[in-house]
Amino acid sequence: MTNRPNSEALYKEACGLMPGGVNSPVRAFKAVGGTPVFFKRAKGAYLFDADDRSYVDYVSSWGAILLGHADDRVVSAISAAAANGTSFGAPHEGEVRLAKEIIERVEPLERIRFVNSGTEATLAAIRLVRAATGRNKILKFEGNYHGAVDSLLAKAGSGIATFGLPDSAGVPKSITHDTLLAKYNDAANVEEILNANRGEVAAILVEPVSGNMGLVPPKPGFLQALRRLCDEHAVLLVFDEVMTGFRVAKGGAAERFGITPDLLCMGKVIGGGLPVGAYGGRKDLMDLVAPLGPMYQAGTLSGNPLAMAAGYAALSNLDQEQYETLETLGARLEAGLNQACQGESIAAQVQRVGSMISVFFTEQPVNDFDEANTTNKPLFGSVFHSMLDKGFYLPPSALEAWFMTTSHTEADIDRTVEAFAASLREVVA
Ligand code: KE4
Repeated sequence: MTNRPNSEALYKEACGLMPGGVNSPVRAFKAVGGTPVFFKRAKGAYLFDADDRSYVDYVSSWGAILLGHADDRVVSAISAAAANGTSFGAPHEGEVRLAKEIIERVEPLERIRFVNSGTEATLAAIRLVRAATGRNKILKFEGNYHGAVDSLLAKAGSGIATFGLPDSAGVPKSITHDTLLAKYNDAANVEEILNANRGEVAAILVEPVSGNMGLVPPKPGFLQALRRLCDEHAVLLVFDEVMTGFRVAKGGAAERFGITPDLLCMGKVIGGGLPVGAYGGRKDLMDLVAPLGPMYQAGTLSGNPLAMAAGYAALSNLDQEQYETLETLGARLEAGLNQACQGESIAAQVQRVGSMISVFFTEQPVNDFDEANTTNKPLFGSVFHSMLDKGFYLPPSALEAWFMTTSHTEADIDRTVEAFAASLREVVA
């Protein structure tokens, strides 16, 4: 492993100041080992670390960066907004402009509320579905992550009738009691759980494309089955598009798969790299949100002028041509990674939707969390570090999605594939 003295020193100092030296656990490299790299600059598809090494970036701030880092249009929009004040705590035109841009893109959206993170968006969405239905239970999927929300930090108990168990210290059983866990891509299991909890489920919350157990696409018909089951059981359907929104299509997964959810949770891309989340959907549901209705949700920095300006600068520069570019780059990387694994006779599943991709070192396609966990995590860790030393920054976990931006080039993709093949040769030698 290449040493990075400045990252090492910064990490040592950070560990004396912040838990694990990081402000979000996945950044700490626990899943791959070694010392996290500290970055100081990014531009386009590239990151530059504290030791002045450069990397082709496949984390892209976990999907928040879509146009490429430090896009001139986004940076100037932020600078202009900052010159007029960083926060008013009052309504301003930037909120109207971004809300309009988003609602025009996403057909199921009639109303939207901005918050400051994906976690806040899903937290508000589950409060809203409970307010709307008078029911308490939420059905989610094993392997789906919806932010650090107490009731959603739940793991499956045994059997279909039992309820979620806390998946984090500090979360009381009473809080996850109303969280039901189903198997992703298994509509029969969902139906079974709905029947076992008839009349008690407020909503199904789903990542329409799973990015938090590695990239697991919905099987053909799965999302359609969720829509049908929700209609049959008078249950609301909530798409968590914090990752997929505005990335897998101009109108997100709802557009790509032709499904109309009742509510959507958004984040990442809509902030252009600044802290923004949002939830929205049917007007009759959103009219329940204060100050219009009885469901309370608030935030000092919600609709922040800089974040609104950054989000608008990002989204308004993402047209159909850009989405075609993302599709072409994704397909090129998928083909190259497959070729590299086959060339080195390594059993692997390369799974992709648009510009989100994962490599699972396992024999069979991965359709759910149990299957995702059959991937050879130690092998991924070795490949991760070999790629890092070659100047390619993959997500530091086998169970995360890789993200491309419109700034990635075919040459970047080809170099990545070449390095990946070399890394496979090295680590299996
Ligand atoms: P944030 O609160 O981190 O903005 O969003 C939470 C969230 C909600 N829903 C989905 C589908 C998400 O993917 C996320 C956050 N994604 C992770 C990546 N696995 C963020 C990385 C991190 O936790 O540092």
